[in-house]
Amino acid sequence: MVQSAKPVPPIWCPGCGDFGVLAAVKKAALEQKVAPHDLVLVGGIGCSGSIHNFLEVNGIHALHGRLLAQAIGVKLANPALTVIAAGGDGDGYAIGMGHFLHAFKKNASIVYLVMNNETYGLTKGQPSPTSQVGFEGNIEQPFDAILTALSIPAPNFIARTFSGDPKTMTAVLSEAIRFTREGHGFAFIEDLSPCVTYNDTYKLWREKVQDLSKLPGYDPTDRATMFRLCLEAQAAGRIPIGVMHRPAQPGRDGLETKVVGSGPGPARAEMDLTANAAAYQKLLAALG
Ligand SMILES: Cc1ncc(C[n+]2csc(CCOP(=O)(O)OP(=O)(O)O)c2C)c(N)n1
Ligand code: SF4
Ligand SMILES: [Mg+2]
Repeated sequence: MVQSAKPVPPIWCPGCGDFGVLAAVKKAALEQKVAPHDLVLVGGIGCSGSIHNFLEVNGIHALHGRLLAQAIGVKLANPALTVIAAGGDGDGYAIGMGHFLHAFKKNASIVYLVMNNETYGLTKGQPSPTSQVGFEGNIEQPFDAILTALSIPAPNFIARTFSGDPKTMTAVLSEAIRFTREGHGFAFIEDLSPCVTYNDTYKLWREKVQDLSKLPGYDPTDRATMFRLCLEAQAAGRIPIGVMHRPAQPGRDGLETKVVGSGPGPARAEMDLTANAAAYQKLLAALG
């Protein structure tokens, strides 16, 4: 159910990277002049997924790993809304992995913000799909969401940010919100958001992040270039951040335009019986 509720103070541990994301959401929404009643935040399950409780906007606490289905549903029901799905790396890349991959090809005009702390914070620090080898006994290679996103040939906006750099985070989120409000399609941002209690990576990530936009040859309209720059940064022991894909000629490519067209969407459809009587009679006649 969608409801407008009074925000409560964040329940996160002091210093949690998710505070940076909360601040960025507020600033970016203000920058893009999104009215609070037009913004819907769909939270996943996890520490990160409680973000919608801390802002006075419409919020849904989705099922674990199913926030994208619910966020896309909101957008198709009422394309005029600005929709941000926000959750963790466990929520999005473990139980939610199937929905995550399909969201790129569906290309609904929503923002998906993953707060990646390389652990399951809420359930007290178990390894997640992005955990490094050796973290809490993890023996699996970490999953890379940006390389995966770049491999799906859809006109999406793709970026990675760092909670330790709130200015860039806000600028990128602001661009992502604008991208979706203009109906261009899916905007994915993975924010590196340290869990100071179970996996405090602030110092390490501050040393390792590398803003690809500062490199010669940086071209986020060209997937092959960005794939190569990411791999090279990783081979040099760095973590690539920045806008990774931005369509050269963004069109009105969002799923909602293909499904709903230019109309208001089912949530705001005319339900008046008189106005719909002719269509109703036609339907009855067709049923025999
Ligand atoms: C169906 C289901 N399976 C498992 C859980 C237990 N659970 C709650 S949160 C969570 C993972 C949280 O990790 P992440 O999405 O990375 O969020 P974080 O707390 O790190 O922000 C899990 C496995 C659950 N609530 N529901
Ligand atoms: S446990 Fe980790 S992810 Fe959860 S609120 Fe605390 S610092 Fe943040
Ligand atoms: Mg996590």
